[in-house]
Amino acid sequence: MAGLETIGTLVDVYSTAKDGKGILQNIAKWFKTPANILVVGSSGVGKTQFIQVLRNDSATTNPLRTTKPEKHTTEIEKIKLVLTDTPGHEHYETILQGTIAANVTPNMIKDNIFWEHPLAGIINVVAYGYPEEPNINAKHLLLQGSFDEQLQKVNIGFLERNRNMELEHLNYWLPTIAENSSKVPWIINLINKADIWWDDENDVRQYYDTIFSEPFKHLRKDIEIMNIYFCNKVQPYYNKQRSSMFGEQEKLHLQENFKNKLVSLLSK
Ligand SMILES: Nc1nc2c(ncn2[C@@H]2O[C@H](COP(=O)(O)OP(=O)(O)OP(=O)(O)O)[C@@H](O)[C@H]2O)c(=O)[nH]1
Ligand SMILES: [Mg+2]
Repeated sequence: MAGLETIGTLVDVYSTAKDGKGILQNIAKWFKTPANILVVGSSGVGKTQFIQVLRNDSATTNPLRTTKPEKHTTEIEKIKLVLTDTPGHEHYETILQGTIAANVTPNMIKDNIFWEHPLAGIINVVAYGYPEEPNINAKHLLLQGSFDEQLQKVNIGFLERNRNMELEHLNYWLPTIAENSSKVPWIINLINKADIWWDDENDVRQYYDTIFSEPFKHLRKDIEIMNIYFCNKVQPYYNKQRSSMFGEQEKLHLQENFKNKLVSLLSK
């Protein structure tokens, strides 16, 4: 059966190539070891859902909180990917640190998982502080005053605190990467939940270009670090669509843009 599958895939590789060079490139990609990508970021930023989107799984259900590393395989333009989802909640800090260490030291057995491939890169998901669900205080506040007034109040301390958690989360993995920086070709800061912050794009860009970029300055200069906007799904926030300028089309556009960037990084 495995033989038939192999022939099937090779036929597929052949038929998607438009010219001779394309055929060779596709075959080369097919034989290459999978690109091992680590997906990190604080709890609720959308890591698990992001992996679902890349695997073309349904992004309509809300994933459960991740409590241990989980590997998922997929393919983008014939490039095989192994995406390792990690737990973002601080409760699982030790597990996350073990996963990071195992990935920068491949061929080591850790937690019964054999980490066989060197790291292709790291995707650090952030969401400008937007949480996985409104907290109790926020819900309570929304019972009084107009929606916008209350949302404003909620946003001040609440989003700032969540943004600080995104920054603190860097402490769990960035020092290990700094010590092993020759093993990490690139880091993408994937700025997710664009459907929520789209109207504040200038603030978002400035924040990730300045305050959030500080801790990355200690890394080797030739690690490529990119900030890329993303959206897993367009979803009302506190029962309200956040931006009239952002819909399904914009979401698909950001997803396409990200995939193109990833393919170009992995084809180097
Ligand atoms: N509005 C909006 N919500 C999103 C988006 N991506 C994810 N979410 C929601 O955010 C919540 C958390 O998503 P997860 O993928 O579970 O988050 P996680 O980073 O894996 O969290 P942990 O497993 O705790 O580390 C879910 O309810 C998602 O539906 C997005 O692009 N826009
Ligand atoms: Mg998760």
